[in-house]
Amino acid sequence: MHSARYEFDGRNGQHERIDFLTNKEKARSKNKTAIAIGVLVAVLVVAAVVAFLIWLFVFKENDDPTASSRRKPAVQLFSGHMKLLNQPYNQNYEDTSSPEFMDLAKKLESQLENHYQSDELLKEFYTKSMVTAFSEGVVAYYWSQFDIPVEELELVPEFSEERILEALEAGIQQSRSVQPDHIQIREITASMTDPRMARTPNAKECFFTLEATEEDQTFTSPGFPTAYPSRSRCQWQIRASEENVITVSFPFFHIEDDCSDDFVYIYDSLSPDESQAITKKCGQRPPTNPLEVVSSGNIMLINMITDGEVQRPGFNAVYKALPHPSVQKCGGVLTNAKGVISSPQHPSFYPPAMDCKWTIKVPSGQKVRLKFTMFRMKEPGVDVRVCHKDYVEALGNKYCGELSSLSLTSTTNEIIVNFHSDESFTDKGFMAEYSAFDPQNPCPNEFACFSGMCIAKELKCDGWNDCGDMSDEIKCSCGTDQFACNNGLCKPKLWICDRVNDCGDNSDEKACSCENNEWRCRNGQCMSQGVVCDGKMDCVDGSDEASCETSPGICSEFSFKCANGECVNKVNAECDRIDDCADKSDESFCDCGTRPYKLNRIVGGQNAELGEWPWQVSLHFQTYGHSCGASILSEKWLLSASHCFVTQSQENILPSNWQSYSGMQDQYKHDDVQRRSIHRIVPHPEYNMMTFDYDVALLELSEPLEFTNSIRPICLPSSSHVFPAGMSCWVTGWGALREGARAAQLLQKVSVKIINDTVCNTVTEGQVTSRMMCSGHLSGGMDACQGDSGGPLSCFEESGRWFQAGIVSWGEGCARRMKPGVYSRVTKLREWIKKETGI
Ligand code: 4AZ
Repeated sequence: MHSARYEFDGRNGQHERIDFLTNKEKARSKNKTAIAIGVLVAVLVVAAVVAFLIWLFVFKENDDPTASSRRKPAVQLFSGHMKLLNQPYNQNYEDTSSPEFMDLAKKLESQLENHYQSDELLKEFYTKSMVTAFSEGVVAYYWSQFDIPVEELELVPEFSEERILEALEAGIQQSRSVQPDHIQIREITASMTDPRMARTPNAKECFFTLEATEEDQTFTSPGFPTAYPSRSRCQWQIRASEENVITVSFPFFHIEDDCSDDFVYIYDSLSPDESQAITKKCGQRPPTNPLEVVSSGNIMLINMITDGEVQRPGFNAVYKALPHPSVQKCGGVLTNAKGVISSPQHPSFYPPAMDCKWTIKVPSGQKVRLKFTMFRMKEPGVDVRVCHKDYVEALGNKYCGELSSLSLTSTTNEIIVNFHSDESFTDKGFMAEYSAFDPQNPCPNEFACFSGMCIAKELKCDGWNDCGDMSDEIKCSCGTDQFACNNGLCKPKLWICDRVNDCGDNSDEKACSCENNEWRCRNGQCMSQGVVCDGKMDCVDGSDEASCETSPGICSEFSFKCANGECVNKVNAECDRIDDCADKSDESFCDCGTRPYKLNRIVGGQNAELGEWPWQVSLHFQTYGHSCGASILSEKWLLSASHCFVTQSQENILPSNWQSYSGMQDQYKHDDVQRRSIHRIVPHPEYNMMTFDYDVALLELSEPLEFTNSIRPICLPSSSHVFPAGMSCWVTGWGALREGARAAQLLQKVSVKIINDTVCNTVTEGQVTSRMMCSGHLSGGMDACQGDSGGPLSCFEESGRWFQAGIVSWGEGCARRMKPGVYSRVTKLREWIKKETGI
């Protein structure tokens, strides 16, 4: 408003001047020309001034987000604790409404105010201090608030923790000498705190003081289990008697996914002091991976902040006191030939401020192997190369962060493992198995990797990096069926010229049918390099334009077709969270392929966790129990394999003989599992019982599924989607654990690699059609098996979604060397699925 009025004033001024000059003109007609020039110059000058003012007050203001009209005053909040010296502890201090609490709190608050007087800046912007709790010791917890008005915002960076502490310490020193009747303060801390965390004790709303005992007690977030309100500021102060620590577990935890909106912050203190934070959490956790934290002493603070638009159910929590020594005891001397060590309280979060030392000693002449089966010690702002906060130390190295594999081998018959956690931020910690071994024969009947790991002998020199450190792939004398890469590695000859750089130095792809400077189309045609992404379709199959940023107007079998007929020549454009089609059809129907639960990433182990593969379905036939797998495409449709239904027996094609179970992990546990009968079985009309070609079937459910955290659909790839050879995907199911064995009780997962079509065709002796693809390991060992049929081959795309690349179909035996699993190729069956289901 203000700037618009200024604009008018300027124009008025302009008119006044012109009138004024016109009067002059009448009086001095001789100087007409000079006056005319003068007028022109004046008009130009005034116009320039007006334009500048308009720019300054209208446009510049809008450009600048820090323009004063848009800025808000800043609140700087610091919280911490202090020790009170000449103050005996009184139990009534724990009751924030007691006269004792209020009296002491008031005294301290006024002392804090005085201390800030020594600093001109702090003094000017100081608003208030609040003592929020006391604990034995005597320790007082407080926060101090400074409000900085908009005009002084540039001063905000001067409000640092150091400045606050300096002022407080100077004030404390001074008052010690001048006012000896003051409460004597020692060891004061101050850390910058989110102002939303500040609570006034005795606030009526959402402020709780809890007493932990040996018995389990519970509390919940407000509105649980329906939904927590937006803009909640909740605080739970928990205490236990001396010599105890507090554990809190959250059997149910579902807060919004974005931690910047809604979160739960847990402290090893009674003030929201970041330097004593145990953890900050949001999102949703499955019952198999609950959040469980432990304090280092007899106090804990839990804060919940909700500011997001979306409201979730919240949490329920169980808390209790544990005797101090039971937690603090960790480490020791271990002399067994094998055993397990873990961080304190594992799988709960380990407590802050702890040190443990394990000495693992085996008979002389032997050595120790230590294999971590789980390792998670993540902290914000920690450089994992230095691990300056929490760590595990062994053999002179420190480890922290999240590790997917870690194996250590001692140099003598003894290994020392140190665990350290500092005052802030804890995590799930680690678990490790140790075993003694004979250095002369470290891996009986197996191959010993440099890392100390043992792997099956057959995996040595098979072209795959099984050890993880390549030690199984060096010093190989290549067999007759192997190709010697220039860098000394051996790879199966089948991999030569398969368009995958298997050697790592590309030597397996060099001497192929095209010249060095030529481009090989996917159909094998050779073209000059210039044809790639030149906007023209040069290869007959269009593959030269298939992976370009833009190739407008080109439509090939590799293009993604938008609903409006437009073609997008970008690899895997669908559901990648980027609008590629003008009609956005590439991003519609994309509520798929995500798993809501925050999962534990446990190293090794093939048992799937609940909610890890929420699209996996178990199909039970008559009274035989689990017989085939399937995947969820929508509330009403499942995808499976035709060969489960189209057999010699007419029984299999009858929908009433089948039941589907979604949300299942354990075949014997049916909590939260949704059972649905099958309304209709739609096998592919071209399914061939002899060749297994078109091995796909759709199942329409009698009743729709209700999507939950453990029941959700997988994304279907478009027919142009590329799953490149070498990509690691997962096959899941309750199939046999070995050839000829019984079905598994717990859902299993196996990581398999997409195998190049030429190789696939060779190893299956030409039995694969274009509706099939191979995936597995040519070295054997990991594969789908009987009972996995119909289940999904799930591949994770960079866009953050899981896509179904294949349907478990057939294979020669299970996990045999050079006999990978064969899957129905979903991209080739995509149009038929769309036609039958509309999905
Ligand atoms: C089966 O019989 C079966 N190794 C499924 C997959 C494989 C083999 C057999 C792949 O259902």
